[in-house]
Amino acid sequence: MGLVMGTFSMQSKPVNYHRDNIDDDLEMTMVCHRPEGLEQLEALTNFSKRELQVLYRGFKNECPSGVVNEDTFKQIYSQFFPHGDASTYAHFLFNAFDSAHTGSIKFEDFVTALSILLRGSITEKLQWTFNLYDINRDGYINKEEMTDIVKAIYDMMGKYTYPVLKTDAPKQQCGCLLSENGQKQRRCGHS
Ligand SMILES: [Ca+2]
Repeated sequence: MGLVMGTFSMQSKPVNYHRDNIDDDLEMTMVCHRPEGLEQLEALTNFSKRELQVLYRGFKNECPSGVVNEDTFKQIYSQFFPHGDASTYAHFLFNAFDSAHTGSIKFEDFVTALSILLRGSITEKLQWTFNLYDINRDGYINKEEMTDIVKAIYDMMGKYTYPVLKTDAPKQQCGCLLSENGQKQRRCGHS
């Protein structure tokens, strides 16, 4: 979960909300995408209006246009893993955030996912994570997909892990979880 949360940290400085609303309105006239109203987002997520305002300011600081494309997402995410190559994992993560497959992440996508990962039920968290691992979105996680994700995480952590990992470690670990022919594949939510 911490790997997901590395991006877009919440700001802690005191905020003047009256002034902020004015500033936001002015700035929103220049952005490409204006998010849903706070009431709608509050209903869609487990965040309060105040939390959503703080999150939006953080999002807007990182992404002034109001949307994040994959290249920008990778650049932001890679900053948290300077010793490794986070691009592949960031690609998988981007696709999970971009649930509507639009090629960009809007503020709504961001806070909806964040709400699940931070305050969702166990089932919601598992469903979200399942979608991250189900790379081709066919409703199953096969051994190849599991291996790709685990390898991407190892690549992201870099070569300075302890103990040092062998190059075939991702394949070996996934072999313990899933059979070669995929007989143990399970559709999320079904036995
Ligand atoms: Ca799949």
